[in-house]
Amino acid sequence: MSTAEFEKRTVDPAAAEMLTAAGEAQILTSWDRYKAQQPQCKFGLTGICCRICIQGPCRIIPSRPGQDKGICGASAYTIVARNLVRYIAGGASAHSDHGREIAYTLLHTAEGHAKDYKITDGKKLIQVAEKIGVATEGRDEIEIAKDVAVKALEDFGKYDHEPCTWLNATIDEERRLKFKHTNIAPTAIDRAIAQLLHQTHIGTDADPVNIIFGGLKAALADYTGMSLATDLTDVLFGTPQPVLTEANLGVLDAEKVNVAVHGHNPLLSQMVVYAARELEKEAVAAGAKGINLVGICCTGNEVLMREGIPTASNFGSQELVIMTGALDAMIMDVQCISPGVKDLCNCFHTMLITTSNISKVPGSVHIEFNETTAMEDAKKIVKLAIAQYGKRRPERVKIPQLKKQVVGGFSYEALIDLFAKINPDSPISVLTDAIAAGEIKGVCAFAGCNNQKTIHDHATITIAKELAKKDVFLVSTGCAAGALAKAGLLSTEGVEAFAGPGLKKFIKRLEEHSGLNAGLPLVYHMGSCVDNSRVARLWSNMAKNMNIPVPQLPFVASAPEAMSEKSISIGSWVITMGIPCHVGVMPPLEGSELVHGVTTKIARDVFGGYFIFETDPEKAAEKLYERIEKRGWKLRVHK
Ligand code: XCC
Repeated sequence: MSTAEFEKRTVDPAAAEMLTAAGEAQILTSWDRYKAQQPQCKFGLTGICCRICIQGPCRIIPSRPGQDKGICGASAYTIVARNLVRYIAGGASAHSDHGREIAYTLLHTAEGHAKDYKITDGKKLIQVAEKIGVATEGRDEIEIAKDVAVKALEDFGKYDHEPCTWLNATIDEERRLKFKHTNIAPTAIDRAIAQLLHQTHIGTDADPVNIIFGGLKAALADYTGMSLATDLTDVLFGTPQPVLTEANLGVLDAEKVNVAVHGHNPLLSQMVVYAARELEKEAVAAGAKGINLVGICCTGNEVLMREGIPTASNFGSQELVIMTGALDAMIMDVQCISPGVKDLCNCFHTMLITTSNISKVPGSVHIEFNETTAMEDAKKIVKLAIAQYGKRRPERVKIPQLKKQVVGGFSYEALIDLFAKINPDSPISVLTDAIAAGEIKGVCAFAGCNNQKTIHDHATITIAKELAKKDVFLVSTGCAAGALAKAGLLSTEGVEAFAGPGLKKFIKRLEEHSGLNAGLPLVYHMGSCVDNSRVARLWSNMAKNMNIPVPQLPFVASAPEAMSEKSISIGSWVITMGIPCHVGVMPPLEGSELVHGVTTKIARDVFGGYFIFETDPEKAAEKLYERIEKRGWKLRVHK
């Protein structure tokens, strides 16, 4: 592909530069592979290819008698619904298994078997314990931590009929009843996922609406898993506070050992941060000026939020970090690591190091990461990266000199602290009062990935700019935050350039009181994918403060470049909570009008939240704003 072609497929200038270099060197990336896959199968694209049993695949042609159903007699609506909810099962299993590992580590820390970990945020531990009903009075941190970890692990396999603890403790009475009446409150995370696989097995459930409700139960299991993941990660590593850092490929340093952490689970990446600090001298002895740690995807977001580690790329441009020729090692844990990175590593000196026994790539180096030997393992890995530095070929190093300032680290607590500087008695009122007064119109939360079906980063940035102009307060997580970071929207410069008058006034007012040297950004980075639980906390407390149910709140969500199964599970629980959720890529459900209607219309009647599928970012911004306006207007009228 030519440079001009690449420029049509990404709005990230650093990515375009690297893609051109890859093109010239005839190195294939996901950009080329996407093109090679065209045209994609229409049956698959619309969700009417059934591969659930091995009589199939069955492809549905509604107009052709005999082929309007699968061999077993499953209709298009059954097939579309089953395919869709199986994504949710995949997403929920990924998020919750991540949460389970964190819970085990907290338990083992409390039991003294994971000596490299400690309780970093005791205050958060107490808050979490109180939230889930663990006694705190007169008990020491270790005892409390143990009980909290056990409660978290119980949420995976509890056998009573009560909803999962973390779900129950974080929703209001109105939602509790709603979930009870619709029978979608999971009683155990693993059960909800296993049951969904059972429900969608050949010959179990053929009713599309029932299947979708089964999917929503798994989606709430996803929510449960990520809520406990966020809470317990904060306990172990600290609750994020505002930090100043940078984003894009320009964060790589030609004079240092460059190490990228990639994936999701901070149990390892956080240890790599500590190990890298301790091994600076070894890097210097190897001839480098030190160690430069960078992040990719959500493990990158985790260490950005807590340690200010810069972000090199989001999902879409992960291969291009290697294309700079300056990356000495890529350390991967789990999820969203394209196996294609290994092909790039083969063209350069970059060592790909896998660390999880469920996440390996043929040809890479595997160093099994173990919580009992965490620091030792992390050091071993960093030492491999240092050794790799000597193999770098300086003539092949080409780092695009492009990066933007990022002010990140806005956990729910950090946002509340910020608001408390203005109103210590009722911090959240700072946000809700500004909405009630019409100074800002509402809130939009960006989440989700990159998807080759869209122009890399374009939709996320476009929608954010459009909504900022219209005075919508913006928060973000995941690779959407990566896109916004690289475009300078997580910076103070972003406020000047894109905020509408009301939003600018609001942010400036926060800034005056904040006491932060860095100033405040246009969009507030709330963390990784699992940290969408922080976003849910924000809307729950806004609704509580305004004394309205969540479905009346002028709060919307957008996943402009959704890609993974996890993005589908997140979007699904977001709508059950009463939040309209835009998705900028059409998921495979157009093969059934009924299923499409359930997700966009029936969901609204039942839950107040629903999907808005819109692939045009300008139109999506309009639709999101219209939802915000309508809800905000009602609030102001009734004030
Ligand atoms: Fe993965 Fe979390 Fe998506 Fe990025 S955003 S591509 S899921 S890394 Ni959550």
